[in-house]
Amino acid sequence: MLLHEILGTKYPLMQGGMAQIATGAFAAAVSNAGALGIIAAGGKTCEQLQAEIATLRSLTDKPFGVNVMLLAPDVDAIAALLVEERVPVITTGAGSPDKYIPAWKEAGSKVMPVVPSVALAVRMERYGADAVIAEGTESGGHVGELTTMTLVPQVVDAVQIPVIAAGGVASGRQLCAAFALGAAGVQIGTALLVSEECPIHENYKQAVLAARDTSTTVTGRALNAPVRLLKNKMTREYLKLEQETTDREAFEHLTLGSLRRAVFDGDKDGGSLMAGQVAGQLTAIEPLADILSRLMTEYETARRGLQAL
Ligand code: TUI
Repeated sequence: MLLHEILGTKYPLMQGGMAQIATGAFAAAVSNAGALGIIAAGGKTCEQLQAEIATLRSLTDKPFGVNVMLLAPDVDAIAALLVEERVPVITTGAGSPDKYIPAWKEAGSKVMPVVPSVALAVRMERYGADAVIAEGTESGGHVGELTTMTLVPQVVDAVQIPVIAAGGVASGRQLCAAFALGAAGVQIGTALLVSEECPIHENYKQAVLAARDTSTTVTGRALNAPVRLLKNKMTREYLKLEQETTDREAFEHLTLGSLRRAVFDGDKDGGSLMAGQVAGQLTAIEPLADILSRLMTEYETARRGLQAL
């Protein structure tokens, strides 16, 4: 079963979580453009998240989701709020949502955890997940070790539930490749950063457009908190510090609020400009509807090209 049949969306595409970026208004715009829009709970209080869900519901009657960042300090309260709100889809990131799954399922939500490994995918299936999102290290933000090319087929072979591919997809050729690997659909993040509707600072969008294939790096490996983002002054200092110390406080001093500085202040030097390796492919700021429909037409072209082989 393909993702649009599971979700009731126009396209077999869903939006990535994107903490501090994916507001109710943005997620509603994604849902209205034909993919599954997702509100990022990461960095929000329960009250703020509830307000974002209300905003989304006022802007669309299409299905949507909420992404739960499992490292957040108030994750128990966020998880409980989602039971109350009865959101159609819940995705999770940066951890294992085992203990929340029964209550979410009971509330009628479809639960789709992001997994970086076969082991976690198998565990999520056992706990009752409706699908898993197999996210390769090409992605922006918090990342695992395996690539999309190696992770997706291994997860597909290990579970019966649908597998959504994430990481490294920003064109129809890559979408076609994800289907070839056995995915039921694809999660898109970085390609949506350069949409007209994306509420990040203009400097952040321009930095993504200026990126080349080698413009991202991964910080935080030493702390077991790897994050992919665009190289800048902050990442250079961070990686230098990683050679010298594993003192958590030194890093926290450097990264504290740095995602907010990128998203809201457009701080190109000191901000965390989270982005995936596809950043080098992106060349223009466009409406969401155009980005998504082009992906699908490119996909059809790629598929027909393969049939001619
Ligand atoms: O969650 C993400 N990407 C994110 S979260 C985020 S917010 C943030 N802000 C500041 C610093 C750090 C993060 C930005 N980007 N992607 C989903 C994802 N989850 N990728 C990898 C994983 C993952 C890793 C380990 C999921 C589960 C996991 O399990 C370990 C375990 O408990 O077995």
